[in-house]
Amino acid sequence: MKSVCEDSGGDPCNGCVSCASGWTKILGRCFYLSTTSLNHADAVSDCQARGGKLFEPRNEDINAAVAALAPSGYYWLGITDIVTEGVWLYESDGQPITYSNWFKAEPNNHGGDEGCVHVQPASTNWNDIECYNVYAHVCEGLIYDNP
Ligand SMILES: [Ca+2]
Ligand SMILES: [Ca+2]
Repeated sequence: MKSVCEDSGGDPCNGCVSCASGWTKILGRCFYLSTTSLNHADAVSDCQARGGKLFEPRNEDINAAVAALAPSGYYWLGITDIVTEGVWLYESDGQPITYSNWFKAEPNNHGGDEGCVHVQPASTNWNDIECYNVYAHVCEGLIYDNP
């Protein structure tokens, strides 16, 4: 069974992405909400093993839509400032983030070691937090509709 959405053919791909069982199609891409809680590094590995990557919200629409998929708990995002404190990068390509939705007074690097980002329950807001904490995570597929 495929673990990520797949292009059923055609180029360009118009509305042809279908999502595997357990994945939900949101705004043309497939997303998977984990049923287990893992630390950040293990969440990255889990998404890779599923053929995707940890969710990297790149605009308000997708940030909000995926938050609705996970209404009741924290989940990891694929964004860190581990390389340089205060410089938040997408994990998949190492580029600076171009969109953020920090909770008020965040990111605060509380305690000096908050290098990862999670979304707060019943919220679309982000908080920086120590990477060793364990939360659910959202993986995103690597293929888009209408690329
Ligand atoms: Ca930090
Ligand atoms: Ca924080």
